Amino acid sequence: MSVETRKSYCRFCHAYCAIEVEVEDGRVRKVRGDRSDPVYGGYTCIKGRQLPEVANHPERLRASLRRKPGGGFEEISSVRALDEIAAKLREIKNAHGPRAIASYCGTHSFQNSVQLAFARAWHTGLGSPSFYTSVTIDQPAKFVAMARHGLWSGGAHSFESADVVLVVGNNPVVSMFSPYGGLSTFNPSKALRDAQKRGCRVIVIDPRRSEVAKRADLHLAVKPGEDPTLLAGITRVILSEELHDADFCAAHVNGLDALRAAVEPFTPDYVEARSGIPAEQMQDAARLFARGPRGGVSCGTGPNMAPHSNVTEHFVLALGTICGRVNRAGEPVPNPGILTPLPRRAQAIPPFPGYGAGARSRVRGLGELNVAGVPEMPTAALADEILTPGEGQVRALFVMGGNPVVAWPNQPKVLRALEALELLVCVDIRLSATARLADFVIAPKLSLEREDVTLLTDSWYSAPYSHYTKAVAQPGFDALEEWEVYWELATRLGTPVRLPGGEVPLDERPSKLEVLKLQLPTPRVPLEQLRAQEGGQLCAEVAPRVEAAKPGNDARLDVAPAPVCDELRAIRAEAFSTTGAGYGADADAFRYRLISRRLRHVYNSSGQYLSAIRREGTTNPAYMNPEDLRELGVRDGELIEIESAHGRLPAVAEASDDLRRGVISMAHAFGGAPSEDTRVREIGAATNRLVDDESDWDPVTGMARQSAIPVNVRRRRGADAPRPPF
Ligand SMILES: Nc1nc2c(c(=O)[nH]1)N[C@H]1C(S)=C(S)[C@@H](COP(=O)(O)OP(=O)(O)OC[C@H]3O[C@@H](n4cnc5c(=O)[nH]c(N)nc54)[C@H](O)[C@@H]3O)O[C@H]1N2
Ligand SMILES: Nc1nc2c(c(=O)[nH]1)N[C@H]1C(S)=C(S)[C@@H](COP(=O)(O)OP(=O)(O)OC[C@H]3O[C@@H](n4cnc5c(=O)[nH]c(N)nc54)[C@H](O)[C@@H]3O)O[C@H]1N2
Ligand code: SF4
Ligand SMILES: [Mo]
Repeated sequence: MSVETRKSYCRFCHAYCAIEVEVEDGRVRKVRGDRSDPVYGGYTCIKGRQLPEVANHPERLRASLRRKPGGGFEEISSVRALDEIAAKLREIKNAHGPRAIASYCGTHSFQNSVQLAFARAWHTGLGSPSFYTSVTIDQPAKFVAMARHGLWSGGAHSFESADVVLVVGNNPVVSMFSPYGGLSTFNPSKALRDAQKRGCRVIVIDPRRSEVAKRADLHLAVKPGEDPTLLAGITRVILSEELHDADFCAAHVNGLDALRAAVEPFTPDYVEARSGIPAEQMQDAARLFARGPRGGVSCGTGPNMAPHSNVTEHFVLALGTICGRVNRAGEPVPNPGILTPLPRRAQAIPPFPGYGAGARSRVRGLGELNVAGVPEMPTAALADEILTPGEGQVRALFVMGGNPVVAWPNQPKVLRALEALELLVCVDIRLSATARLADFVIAPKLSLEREDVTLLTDSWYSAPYSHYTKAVAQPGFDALEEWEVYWELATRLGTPVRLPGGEVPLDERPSKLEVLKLQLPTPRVPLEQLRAQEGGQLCAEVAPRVEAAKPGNDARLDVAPAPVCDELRAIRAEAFSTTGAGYGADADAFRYRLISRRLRHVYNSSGQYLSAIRREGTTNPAYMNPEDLRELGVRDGELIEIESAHGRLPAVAEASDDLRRGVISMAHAFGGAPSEDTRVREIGAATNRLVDDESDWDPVTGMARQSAIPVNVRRRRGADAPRPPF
């Protein structure tokens, strides 16, 4: 028996905490935080600490599976599975063309540092634009907003230097996610405490008194989906009181007068009536934010899943811009990026084409979205791409570390689509709700069994930090990495895989380091050097400063793009209700709004089966204001039925003072198909059954309304809470 302690990083979620792993004969025994790490300082959460159970769980797939003709699965070697999959792909490609072959890369694809680039390159080599990821059902509006507004090459102010942050529908204390100018993604709770100690003020906009709102200086409990109105009101206060950075705007910004005109109708009275935020509180927030002098704005999933997300994300960028919250020439670059260095200059990158070019969806007039330079098709339309006959119909789908049955909008349609496929291949560690429908399930290596580098977070660190880990454990059976599945298929189909540094060799399977070097050809520090050290490291020699603008550069940011001004006019023309708990024009038909949220102990559908996590709760409760529950005659813990215009869902009610009346807060990606509804207390329920992807979607991104969903609630028959056993 040999026990050793190895350093690595956790990839249960995207926060990549540095850990020490006790390994016995190649198997993971225990995980704890690495207290010597310069960024994480030993932080871990309940999810990461379960990595040993993830690896050793009886339900973990220890072989790849093939569906048997009569139903059920049988074990199959990965070589045989890939031969059969390749044969089917060849047949589909020859009969219907390459577009019929699609991939959906879910959240776990982001945790393998080469998977996304490899999958995209495989699709390009195959000639198929049918490349989808979870980004387009997450926060695609961010990329639309950047394309319309442009970006500041020198980057936004870091959280560490901020005097104020505005946090819009984002709860980093739980989610470990706070992009561009928000809180820290790494040990955010401590980062928040440190920031507040040095005087940083925090403003939170959220219908729920979220974990971060509880610690904020100012919490604006906005009505769900009314962020565009509230942010327009805040912008109006800043501009009308001349609190903006006029010099920065004169030098670098287009559209200031047009923005003034566009927000003019969002008077404090109007904003109060519509968003539920008292005029004075809104004005306080605007003044506090504008005072700065340094600071940032972050926006999370809530407002991105609500209507008019492109407008909300535009304000997130525009508020920073009009207040001049950017790094100037000579300032240190707070997040230089070790693996993907970008030139940083004190100048604007003007608006750029981010959508509307490239492949078109066959449904709803949608098309590719440029996600950080990579074209992707909109996931919200993928079920229809499978179900709609005709040229380009998707017939084969790879689901790579994702769970469409519970994560995509319109669950009944998703189920029909997955069943209609000629070939469904899942790469998953277990038989998820989706993998159970697959023709083949490929057993992957787990994170600690893989070599990886912190690529996803490379430009999120506010220090020149990187962590390259070798594999610290072994699966001990026939398992592949996600990208290796594509590599194997490329060799069988003879299709090239080109990465930025050159073509991937197809004669012999390259090592992970070789693939990383092709993918990241110009790192600031050679990958071999990063690989040579165990644990995360600060690269002190990397200390770039923002360079002066290129002489003659006259690029400008646009704070009032025409589509945003048009959409603001349309928002201002919408009807809304000012009475009771109801919101919006349909307040009489639907009394409640169901909003999205994350739970600390799970990662979407990942982890729900683990023993320590199940002790935290097995369902995704429907959190509601106690007054609302009283009015409905529902007691804490009883079953309710939630109904939207689109579908019905059972749920377990839980009283919460953190919610304003008329709001239900519920996590997604729980439960299974409708046939499993009776197990709602044990496995939860999939909120996506309530989501309508056909009449309520964004015309640019295709995002369905996954938050601020109009619903009604009633007590479910036979709904009594289980009696305590005494
Ligand atoms: N209504 C509603 N819908 C939503 C959202 C919402 O808030 N409300 N949120 C949206 C968002 S932000 C997202 S990102 C998507 C999430 O959408 P998905 O990514 O499709 O869903 P997950 O549940 O994260 O799926 C992760 C899968 O990866 C598997 N997995 C875990 N570890 C590994 C591994 O090591 N290797 C491999 N290959 N697989 C592994 C898990 O078993 C699980 O099946 O859902 C979106 N849908
Ligand atoms: N523990 C844990 N961590 C996770 C995940 C998880 O499932 N569990 N999921 C991961 C994923 S895939 C992602 S994308 C990130 C997301 O990270 P975040 O965006 O921070 O996600 P949430 O924690 O759901 O925070 C969103 C907030 O938006 C609020 N909200 C809902 N609707 C509205 C609205 O209309 N307006 C406003 N202003 N607020 C609204 C909710 O109340 C909630 O507090 O988290 C990641 N991290
Ligand atoms: S926050 Fe938790 S799950 Fe995420 S990387 Fe850190 S320990 Fe792992
Ligand atoms: Mo996400």
